[in-house]
Amino acid sequence: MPDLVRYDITDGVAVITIDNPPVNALSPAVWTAIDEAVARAGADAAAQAIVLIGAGTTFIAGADIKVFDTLKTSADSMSRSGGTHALLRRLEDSPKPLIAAIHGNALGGGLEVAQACHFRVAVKDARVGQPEVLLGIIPGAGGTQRLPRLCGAKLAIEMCTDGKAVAAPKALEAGIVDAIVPGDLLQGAIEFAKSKAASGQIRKARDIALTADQVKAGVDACAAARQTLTKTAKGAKAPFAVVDAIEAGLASGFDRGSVRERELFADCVVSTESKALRHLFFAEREVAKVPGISKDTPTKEIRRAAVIGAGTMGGGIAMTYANAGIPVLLKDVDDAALQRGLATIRRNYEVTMSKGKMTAEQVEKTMALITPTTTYDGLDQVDIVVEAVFENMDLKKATFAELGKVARPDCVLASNSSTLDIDEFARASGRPAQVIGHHFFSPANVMKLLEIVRGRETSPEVIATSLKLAKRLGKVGVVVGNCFGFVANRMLAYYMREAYLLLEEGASVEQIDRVLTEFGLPVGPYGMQDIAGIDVGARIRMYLKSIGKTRAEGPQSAIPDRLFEMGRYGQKTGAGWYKYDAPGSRNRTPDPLIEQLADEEAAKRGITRHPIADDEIVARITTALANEGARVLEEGYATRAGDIDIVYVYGFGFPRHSGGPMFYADTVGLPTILARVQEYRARFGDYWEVAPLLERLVAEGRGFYSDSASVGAA
Ligand code: T1G
Repeated sequence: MPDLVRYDITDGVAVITIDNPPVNALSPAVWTAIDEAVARAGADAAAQAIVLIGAGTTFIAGADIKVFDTLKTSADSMSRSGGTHALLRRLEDSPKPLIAAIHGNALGGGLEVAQACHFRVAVKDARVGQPEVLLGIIPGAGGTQRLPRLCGAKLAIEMCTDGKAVAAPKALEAGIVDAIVPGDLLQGAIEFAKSKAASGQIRKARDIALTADQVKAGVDACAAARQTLTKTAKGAKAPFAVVDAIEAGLASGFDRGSVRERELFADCVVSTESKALRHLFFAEREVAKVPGISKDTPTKEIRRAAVIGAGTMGGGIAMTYANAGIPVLLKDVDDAALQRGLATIRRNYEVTMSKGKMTAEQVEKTMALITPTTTYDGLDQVDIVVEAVFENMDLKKATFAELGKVARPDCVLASNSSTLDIDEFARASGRPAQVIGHHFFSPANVMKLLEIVRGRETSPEVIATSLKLAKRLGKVGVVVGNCFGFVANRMLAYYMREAYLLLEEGASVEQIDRVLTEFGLPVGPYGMQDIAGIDVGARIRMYLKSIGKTRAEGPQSAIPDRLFEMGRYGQKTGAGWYKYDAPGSRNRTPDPLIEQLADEEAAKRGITRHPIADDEIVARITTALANEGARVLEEGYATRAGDIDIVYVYGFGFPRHSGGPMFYADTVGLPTILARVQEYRARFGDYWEVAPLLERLVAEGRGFYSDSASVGAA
């Protein structure tokens, strides 16, 4: 077992190197080893000062997140954190100058260890942060007490509530870091340490006294932060807890503030919110591990790209490539269509510029990477083509047949289809190994998810290339199987079926959207359809009808097709499920016409519309998602339940603090989910069919993730 912490004397300085790859996470053994090494240095006559440094690419990226699952109760956490706080005091009480030498990341517990050191030096591209709220917890090792004393309450609150890392130069300016080391970090840190030893300087963050004005300003900043969080926290609790901990320290001093921090941390770490966010942290890393694809699978370098179709999706995809610095050809059938597409792209960049996120020069530079064309010339020079034409099988097959002729043999041929059979495109292209689905989510230049659909003959190289490319495009790539609607839209069909039926049974469009946005979704099903376009869904339904299929078993509401026939496509036509001030406007008002349509369709199905409880809406929708998710899993179209959660969190904004539809189902408890499916089957019809996997897991007393039937269960 390699040493987790190494101890050396260099030039009269004790150098303590933390070596716990890949990110030097603070497992209990690492904590103990640091404690022992600093104590050893304190007693070592050969050491006049101490430097703490990380091996590999980074300082310490925080506590080992996996350890938190061992904390079953707040009491467990309180007893554990007492030891941690005492350990950090011992570091701070080192009789010799203790310097943290930071490269890569000093995050969470890593930055808290550094704050307990007397001084911090860093290389200029290092980053420091307290990202704990992103895991549904708060800094639990003194960060809510020491950081405000080092950089002031305002920045400390900002760092601890948004969880974003700060670059070293800004940290220097703010007083978190004491020096930027220009050359070799270790050498620079040793020199710095010796200078502190020579001057006998020791500085304990916990002893930094705050003036009455600083305390007042800090308490005011806490009040202001709470106000902001009521709008931005979207139901998350940890950001509020971190403000409480900081305020406690400001108002009652370091020691009592530390106790308050430990109490708040203890409540957070056992919360479902934190379990959900920790689950997503690891799930997001697991998605990259795809059966049959290893780190050694060769990948193709993507230097140039092409997008076929300059519509809403095609334009967004071209922007995504240009934003990543990849030159992209944008093809459409004629110049008019191209100019419309380019105008939308330019408008989008101008909005970004107006928010101060891009300069005019950057806009021009990025736009210059997008080359419009109406021919296939030049497509033999690109490494990937993304087809984003209308969601019509014949049109897509014709496009792939053409690509099979003009593109280079090693070119990746990707389709942005959101539902259609990738293997049909592959056959049409004549080179199935190169064909893959790259399903972007609208707006493609914003949404982080890339659903990567492997066809029957897609090569491992093309899949590995797609995963690597997804990261480069700033996307989270999830590899799924090629069934109708893949994972995202296949499950969405059940979500929408229930949304339509709940409307016909008596709920209103506004109620359903309100309940689901209160649940944490960014927009409800009806608002989402009005943004995406009712016509898009209608055309897919028409295609399905032509091949004798429906998207989800059970009664199909006629209302969306009636809206389509009326030309009500949503925001773009000024009316859809809601009325809008004008075509393209986002200002919506309820439209009594929808209630009238619901009354008519309900009457046709012999239903008496009645009030529907908010809970019923959440239960029906989330149960439909979980049940269909179980089917997707057992049929092998998703590798893990976690992949489904990542698809929904990044594709549809499913609330992170719920962990995604599968994790949420575990939180509710699979026995309850099963009972609901059985109840709905009895109430509504046989189209509610229990997924065999769901039945089996309940019978075995397991969840989708846990060996116990519900995440909440101890
Ligand atoms: N604990 C356990 N495993 C971790 C980890 C951690 N803190 N950080 C990373 N890993 C694993 C990760 O799962 C992956 O594993 C591998 O390391 C590489 O990570 C007391 C309570 C540092 C920016 O929130 O943000 O401290 O998949 O793929 O893209 O108050 O990792 O290879 O098996 O992400 O280069 C606070 C979490 C903890 C930072 C590097 N710290 N980490 O990104 O690599 S709570 C964090 C990151 C805490 C204290 C509190 C990123 C990174 P595998 P990776 P990367």
